[in-house]
Amino acid sequence: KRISTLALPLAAAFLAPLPVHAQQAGETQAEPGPAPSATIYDAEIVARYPHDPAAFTQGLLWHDGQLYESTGLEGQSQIRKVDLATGDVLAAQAIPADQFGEGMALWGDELVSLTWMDRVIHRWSLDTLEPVRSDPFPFEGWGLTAVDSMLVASDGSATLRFLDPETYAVEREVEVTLDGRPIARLNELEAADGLIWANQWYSQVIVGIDPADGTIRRIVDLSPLVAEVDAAQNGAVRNGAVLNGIAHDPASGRWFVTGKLWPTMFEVRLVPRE
Ligand code: DDQ
Ligand code: CA
Repeated sequence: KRISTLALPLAAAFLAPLPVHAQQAGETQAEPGPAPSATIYDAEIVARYPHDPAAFTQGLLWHDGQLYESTGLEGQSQIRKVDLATGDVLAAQAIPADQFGEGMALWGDELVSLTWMDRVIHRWSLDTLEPVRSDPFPFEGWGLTAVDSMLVASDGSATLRFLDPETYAVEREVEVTLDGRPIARLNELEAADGLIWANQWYSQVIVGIDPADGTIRRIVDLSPLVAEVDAAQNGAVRNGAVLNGIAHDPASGRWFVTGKLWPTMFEVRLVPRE
């Protein structure tokens, strides 16, 4: 069987076994298959900015010249306005201390944020970050973004749910697949260029998903960034400190990526691999 050497690191990233505590029944290391049908991209590093190494990044977005971040861990979860150049927190609101903050999206002049297993969804003023309202939410919360007139949420499975942005009613669902195979553990989300871009928990790639049918059309290899951060920390990767966080500025076309507890925010350019 002919195996593309270019596909190998990506396949390895996709199929890397989860840490034992998170391993799902029946999930085993598969043989590397043929190159995936999606287009492979490399992330060319344009700039590096400081990122709060205490921020357990769960949501990241750029709006109108400003970076916003939501963070997780119980007792440390916040909604933040962050200065890109310095990494300084310009403003912050605490998520209730018994809750685990997750992904965040912009809707109108409000930020909407998920919680992991607390079954509550919050809204915050974009301007002041003051809390606006909180509502019950029946799903596990991982990533959140806004596409057209709907919110899109991940829950750690291969399913994306399209939600009414006011009532959070589920309007439709898609299963995310690569070559027909469901791709689970979808985490932080970002809508850009007609696709939904997703981190995959504990992998070193970002995938670009067709919102119409869930097909993965693009795979961005971020393994060099992960390697750089790991090396800077002498390989002492802290618990849960994985690649997470994607922000796109539609005005400039800039992309920002980081990770949970990472000291660096990377600005990258997505370059199709030859
Ligand atoms: N989720 O964000 C992927 C949904 C859950 C992440 C849970 C990670 C727990 C790590 C705990 C580290 C404690 C130091
Ligand atoms: Ca995002």
